[in-house]
Amino acid sequence: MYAYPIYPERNTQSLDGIWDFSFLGSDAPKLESVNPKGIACRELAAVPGCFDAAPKYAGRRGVGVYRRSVEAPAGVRLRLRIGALGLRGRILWDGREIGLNELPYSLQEYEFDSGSSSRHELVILIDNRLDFADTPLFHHFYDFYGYGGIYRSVELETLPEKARFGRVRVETLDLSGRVLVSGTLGGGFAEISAGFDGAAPKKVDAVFNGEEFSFEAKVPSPALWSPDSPNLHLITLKTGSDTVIERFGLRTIRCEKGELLLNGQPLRLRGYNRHDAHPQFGPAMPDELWIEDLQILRDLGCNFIRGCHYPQSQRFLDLCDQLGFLVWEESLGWGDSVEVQSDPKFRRLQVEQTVNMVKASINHPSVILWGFMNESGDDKEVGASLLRELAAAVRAVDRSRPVTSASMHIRTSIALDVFDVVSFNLYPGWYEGDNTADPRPLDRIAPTLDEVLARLNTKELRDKPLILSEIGAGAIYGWRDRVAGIWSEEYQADYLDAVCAYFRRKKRLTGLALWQFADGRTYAAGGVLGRPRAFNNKGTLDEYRRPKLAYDVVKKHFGGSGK
Ligand code: ADA
Repeated sequence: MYAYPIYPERNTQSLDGIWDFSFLGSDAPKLESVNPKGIACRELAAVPGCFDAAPKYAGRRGVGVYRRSVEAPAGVRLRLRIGALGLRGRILWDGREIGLNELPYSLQEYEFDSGSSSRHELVILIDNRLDFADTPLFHHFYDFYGYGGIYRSVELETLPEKARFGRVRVETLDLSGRVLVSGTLGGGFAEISAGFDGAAPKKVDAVFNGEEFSFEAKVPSPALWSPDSPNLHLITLKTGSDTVIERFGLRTIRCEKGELLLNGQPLRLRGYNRHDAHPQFGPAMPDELWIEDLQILRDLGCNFIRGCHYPQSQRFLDLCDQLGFLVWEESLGWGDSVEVQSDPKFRRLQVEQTVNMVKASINHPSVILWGFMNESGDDKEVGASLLRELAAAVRAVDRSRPVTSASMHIRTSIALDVFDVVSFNLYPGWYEGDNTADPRPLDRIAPTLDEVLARLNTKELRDKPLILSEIGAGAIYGWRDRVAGIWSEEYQADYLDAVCAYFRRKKRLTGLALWQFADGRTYAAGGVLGRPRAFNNKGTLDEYRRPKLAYDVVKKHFGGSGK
């Protein structure tokens, strides 16, 4: 179950576990036309889980039917919470559609009436076929595998009849512990009381506009949140018969004179791009793997994770809050073409999923940057206009965190003014030229980065922090080579050595996110520099988290403690 928010007075049950399952294959009709009534589900599948990561249907595309029975009282209002699914889902409660989910990797909630009995049937239909009209957010060759399944936990909650809280946000106003508490209140206004860190809630003077309430408060014993001291606070709010407990951190994050300041102190971000990916589970990561990945990142000396390329699990962000990692969270998008970016449904869902992500993760102190549209067409007006729209939509919900997007057109982008932090992906000494014919491809790294930094040294951009948001080279685990040829662990180790040494020298760079943490399944593509094994092999660890030679090199630069 999710850690926060907690609604202690609601009856909440986890629906994770083994569900009945049936795979209808690739010829199944569109999800909207599937009638699950007569379909026998004689197989079993894990939730969370991906049917096409499991051996029987590995690599298959089509419709999967997940079904289970659920006990819930008759005549009550319920809320179903699905941490994430993909690529597309249709949800039915006692045969009645309660939701159509077109936002892969997004937390979604559905409210509905339980009906007249106490034993119910929940069906989730999942489609993993790549079809632009149906799944515009994940439709073609993205450089990570598009799995079918219920990626993250499922929960069912009985809602109180009268006044009930929606999400509550706690925003740090200053470092003395002053906070602004706001949220939505449904079902009629009742008095609100609040207490911090377990203290008994006391009545507060909240402003209420019919839908939202807000009030200012001071945390009685404030302790700031930072990577070195990841202190967390709790707030308990009560109204009528509903209570919510949210966890938050006191911290500020802002940009000033080319730097990123956490609680007023300049940051240097050392870290990795990390996918939720494992060959046996796809993106349905067991908790153990999250903890292990974070232990590895800590061992390497990282303080920063770019959660590429989709909204992160709330559970994972809870762990980052507790352990003191700094996270760039971004919505789903990957090198989408001008045609894709011109599509009205694509644009609408981009805004919807991005706002959804910001609202879901609003209280995580670990999240310090919002991102979207990885490697979009920011060199063309259609892409730039979408980036502007997304930045405005994010800022309308949250002005307390900077906004960025990883550009692959850093030399020709027409959208850098949109961002608070300028971020760019570059692969000098890898894609730029034919490495096999160049005796010294690594020598290109420093001059290429110098040239880009010089270009960004303009009046408009000088005051924006810069992040090198992707850079790296591929290595096949176990491929050792005395001449350090391409795809060898030696070449990758030398490459990351040069990149990290450059980053340590160049203080103008606020952050470095190496590409990438671990190898991940994708699709075979593109010649000598393509995707051998149909994996993106630029991980410092392989897909089973076995370290390559580069591991110790990065650890040396990032100051890994081994603790
Ligand atoms: C891109 C992209 C990554 C990955 C990487 C690579 O910049 O953002 O998802 O595909 O390049 O390995 O080339």
